[in-house]
Amino acid sequence: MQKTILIIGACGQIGTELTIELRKKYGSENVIASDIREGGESLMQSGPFELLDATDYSAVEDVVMHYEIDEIYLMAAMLSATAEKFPMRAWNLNMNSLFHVLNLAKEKKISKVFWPSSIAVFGPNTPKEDTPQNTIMEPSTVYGISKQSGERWCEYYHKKYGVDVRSVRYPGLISWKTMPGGGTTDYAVDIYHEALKNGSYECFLKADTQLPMMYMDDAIRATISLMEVPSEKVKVRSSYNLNGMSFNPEDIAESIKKHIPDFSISYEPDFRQEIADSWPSSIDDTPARNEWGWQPEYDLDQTTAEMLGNLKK
Ligand code: AKB
Repeated sequence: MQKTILIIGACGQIGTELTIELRKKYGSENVIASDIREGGESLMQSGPFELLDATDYSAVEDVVMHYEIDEIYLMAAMLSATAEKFPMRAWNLNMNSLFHVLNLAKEKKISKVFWPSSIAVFGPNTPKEDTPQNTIMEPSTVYGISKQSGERWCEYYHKKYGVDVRSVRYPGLISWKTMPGGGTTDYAVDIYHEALKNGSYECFLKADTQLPMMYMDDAIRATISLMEVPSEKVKVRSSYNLNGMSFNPEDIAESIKKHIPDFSISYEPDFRQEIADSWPSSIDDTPARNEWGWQPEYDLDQTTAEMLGNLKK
């Protein structure tokens, strides 16, 4: 069936690759990219683009009405490390943009919403290993608080107003097309760039800080699959746990050394260590696997080969 999709935050790390993939699938003219700033050439030239502030309800509504949008992927957000520096700005962006999109769906101006949550919804009192779908959630970061609140609102809008909203809790995402910005897991992208440029990396997390991570191709596949399954299969309307792999900075350095034997890593933990320490080290994603068939494909060594191979080109 023909549909029109709006991606808000299309120039970010996930938005860029999501836009490219959705344009391949649904046709460039049917996928409207939007962001508060302009993005890379491949994104700007491959289909319609709108400059759009996600916190401006009328502006979002205008774009929705103009293009007769059916589905919105709301990818605009302030991530964990930046949000600690600008708590009120983070809350404003992360929450108001979500309300705007949920309200458009409540008013039947759009029919489906994707909104990303994060492993940041978990906190220091959450079981760290194989963190289950339903468990203690006491996030200790501004970003985590906004994502947990967002999850509650998504479920509320689904139950009260029948809004078809779908979500996954992304782990740290590793990609080579667009740099991440302002996250705690960003080291796992920076390290590949620095390995190729300088042969060394100074890591802002300790050597044994194990976190859940995922290669971007898996994340995009998960996102689009969840959006495509029939509504009755989507039992979780807050957000699904999603597992890819788990590793620490020492593991990724060892994986890089298989390609660059002289590579060296040093450790200079900063304020992001406390954020990372509050998050799970691995994730149990049984409901995502059972309900809509989620299965990751990339492990750490495959990710390293993809990252170094593509960044070298
Ligand atoms: C961050 O580090 O803030 C993000 C996330 C885990 O949601 N990558």
